[in-house]
Amino acid sequence: MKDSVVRGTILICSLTCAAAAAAAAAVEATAFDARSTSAAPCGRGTPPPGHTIPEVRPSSGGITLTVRQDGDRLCYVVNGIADAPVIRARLGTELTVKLQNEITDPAAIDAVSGPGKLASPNEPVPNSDGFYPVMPGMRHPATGATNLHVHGFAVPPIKPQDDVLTVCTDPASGPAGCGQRNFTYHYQVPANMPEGLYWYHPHVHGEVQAQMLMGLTGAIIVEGPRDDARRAAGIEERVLIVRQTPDLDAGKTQAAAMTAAPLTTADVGRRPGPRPVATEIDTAHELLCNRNSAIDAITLNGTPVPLGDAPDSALADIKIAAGGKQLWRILNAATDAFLDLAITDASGQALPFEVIARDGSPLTDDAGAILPSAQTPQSQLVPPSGRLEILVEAPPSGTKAYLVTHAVDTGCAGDRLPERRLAVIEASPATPAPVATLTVAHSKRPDLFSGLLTQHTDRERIIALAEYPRPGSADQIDFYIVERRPGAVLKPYMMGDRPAITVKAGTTEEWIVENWTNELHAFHIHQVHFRVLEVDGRSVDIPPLLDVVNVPYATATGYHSKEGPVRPGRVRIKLTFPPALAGDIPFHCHLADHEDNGMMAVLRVLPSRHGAGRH
Ligand SMILES: [Cu+2]
Repeated sequence: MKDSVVRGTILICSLTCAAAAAAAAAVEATAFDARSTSAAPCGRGTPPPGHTIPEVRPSSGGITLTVRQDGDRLCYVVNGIADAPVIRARLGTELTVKLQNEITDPAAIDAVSGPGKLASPNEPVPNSDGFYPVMPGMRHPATGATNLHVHGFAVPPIKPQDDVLTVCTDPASGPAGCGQRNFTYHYQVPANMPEGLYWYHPHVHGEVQAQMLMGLTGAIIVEGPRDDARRAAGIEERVLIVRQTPDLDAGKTQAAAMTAAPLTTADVGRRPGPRPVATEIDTAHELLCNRNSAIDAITLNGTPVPLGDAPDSALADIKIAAGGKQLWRILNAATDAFLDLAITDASGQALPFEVIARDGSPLTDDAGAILPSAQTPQSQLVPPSGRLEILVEAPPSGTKAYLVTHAVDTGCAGDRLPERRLAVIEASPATPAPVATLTVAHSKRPDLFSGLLTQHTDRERIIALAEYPRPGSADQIDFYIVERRPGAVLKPYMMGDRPAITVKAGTTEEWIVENWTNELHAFHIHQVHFRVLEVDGRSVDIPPLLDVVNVPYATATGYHSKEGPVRPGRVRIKLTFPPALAGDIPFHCHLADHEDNGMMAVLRVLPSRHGAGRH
């Protein structure tokens, strides 16, 4: 619905942008009011461009996040305001959040959930000798249960901390098997967790995408000494949250998009006698090019982002004191939209900015020393759930600059992501505060993941991503993440499934994540950050410390290629599992639809028996 409003704007704008501005003004006429009332549980209207999200700094008593519903909207309400606040927490302290579920209509969540209304399992993918068997999946009906994941937090996956596998809360409409209407999380934020931008969202498997699209996402800033130093130096900051709203993808049938081989239920390729052990991924039945994929509808701090050459009046107008700079903390809370962020001048020329952190982790070397400041005009790819923290300078007085997201090639089966302007930037005449030297901000400060690159690698694994469409009356795509080992089986994740991988606490591993599909995926693992060593076989000069990484799509190489007909996209990551984070750790694609429909698994980290890991 919102998508068609945006499309209308492009058409008008191609005739005259003045008309679009008038349309934008008309939209603003529904005054924005974030107060949650019984008549308007999630407030009224959409915020005007340039909206600043409220912030809370919970005291030791914590805060209550109440999940409320108004038709096809869900919202986090804090202190009567339905505008998911930026939560500020401090390294080395406890963050207490009581989650209260007041969802009234799970059917509305179901309507926003992915395509298909399966009453019986999907047709099987034909199994051939040598290929891992593929188990069909079932769609999970939405229940209205919700819970809270603190994305990126290096806290244990055990209640009352970041346990998304056993903790949930029942909706007001009736029990959903959680046994409670609220739950109080007590997160012990480690003193040596990387400081920066994190975020919160629900993680009830099967309805993550719908609940996020309907409004359940928010930012968390974990502050430490480097923030103190920046604040002392007079650097102002802004939090910019990109969210995704339901568009033509939601609830649509995939029939037109699917071009898989015709199904036979016969066991294609089976010959008499013992079958060879499966060692290969079936690429013949992967989802092919998707002619129908919609353009993802996104918002910035709650305001819809127009397509095309939107007038400046439709954009957030960000002022930076002339000669000064600001810290921008940018969260990609979209369910599947990738961003490719850059600053440009009015003619589209790239302007330099300084990247200081990614995924809540300041750009440091393996010893914890801040990397030399890198002014770059290069655009920065931010996958769904990724964060980018940048220092932006004021443009010269009298000129305008823009925050843009460039078009992203998500592969021929991915959603279309055209270039869009997100905000206009101007210098304000105010005199900036004198900028002190950022000595603390630049000092060496090892964190929980420092020294990772020098640790011995105990084991290497290959983790494969695959997706198969299932033609039929209730079309559906099943998504898979599987460790490749002889005899492996591809099975969509279902709640309660056994851990796919078990390791001892204190071990260090390298994982090659392979993408066998025709679209980008975003690999994420809870609890730990990892360093990215290689992308498509090329080593990365300075391996970044991330909690989500883009995995390039597969490329066709031809049947006579020595690599086989398809070359998967690949990233190699190095990760370690500290004893303090032992427990059942989910890993999954952060395109929420993919996660909901099976591209998720669990890693069990066994506590070290003698309390002696390598950490
Ligand atoms: Cu994915």
